[in-house]
Amino acid sequence: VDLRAFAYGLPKAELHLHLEGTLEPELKFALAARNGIALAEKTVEAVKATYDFTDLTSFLAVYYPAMEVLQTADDFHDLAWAYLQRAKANGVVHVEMFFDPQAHTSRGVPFADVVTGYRRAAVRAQDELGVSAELILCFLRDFTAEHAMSTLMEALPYKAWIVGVGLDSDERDNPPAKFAAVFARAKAEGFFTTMHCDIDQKGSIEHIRQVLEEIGVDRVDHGTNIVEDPALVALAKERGLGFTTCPVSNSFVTEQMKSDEIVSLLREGVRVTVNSDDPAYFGGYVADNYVALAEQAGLDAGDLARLAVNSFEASWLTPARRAAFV
Ligand code: ES4
Ligand code: ZN
Repeated sequence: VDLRAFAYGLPKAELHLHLEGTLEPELKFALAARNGIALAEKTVEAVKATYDFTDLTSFLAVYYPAMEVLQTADDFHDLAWAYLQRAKANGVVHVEMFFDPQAHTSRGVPFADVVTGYRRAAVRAQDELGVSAELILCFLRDFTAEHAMSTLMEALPYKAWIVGVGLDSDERDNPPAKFAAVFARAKAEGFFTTMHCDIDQKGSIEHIRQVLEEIGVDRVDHGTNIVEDPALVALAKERGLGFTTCPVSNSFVTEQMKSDEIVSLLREGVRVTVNSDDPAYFGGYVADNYVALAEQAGLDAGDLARLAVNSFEASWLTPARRAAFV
């Protein structure tokens, strides 16, 4: 079989996707024009030339300023709608999409505009593309726990539109435990929970331990360094805990795909999944991530099918809705 065609055609769920990370330069220009914003870079090529990341810090320094073009509910709708059409072309039938409200409310955009714009695109995806789409509210971990808590309170009226909460942005010196109270409250409110655990240094295993043993998350984003601790791997396997890995993103942010770790978890029977993270910045949507991992690690069609099955099993679909996919 042509593995690339197989990877694209494989029905899959995407579970680790930042909507703000789907802002392609072409849409950035269109939104800037619509909102009367002058951009420093004048061409798509010039924008892409700034995508010269070597680590998370250099990525985030490009990522957050780009969001200035997102101003109105229509802008958020258009961003998510463009992504959802690409997702469909990548075989995605269900997606749980992160959004970063604090990156917008902190520059004066109302929470309501962000969430209603995104929600409108999610509903439209079901109606027009047959793609099921849910939202995950991500807290910025380099902001205070108090700011996260007040953002959670702002989200409560929109609970029906938000399936879970996550934690992203700069992980250094911002451990999971900093947000223990916020996540306890989110769980009490009925949200599913996940957290990014990705720092590539001594200490990441401690963050993974915290999310498994102290926070009690329903999923872990990245988290591939868990392979350093076989007892934690055994615990994750026993719990059926999902891991949302992002090979192409890893190759930018950590300079390697972490394919050895991903494949080791796959072979051990841990519920590992493959996702795109910030596809507009890292240059690969989800099927491209399946292909990149397969090429790097020598995976076959059966392995890719297992990854796709894992993506539904690790999703937050209700059992009845999940049964429609696997
Ligand atoms: C992110 Cl690659 C990455 N890491 C942490 N936070 C993020 N938000 C968007 N992309
Ligand atoms: Zn991420």
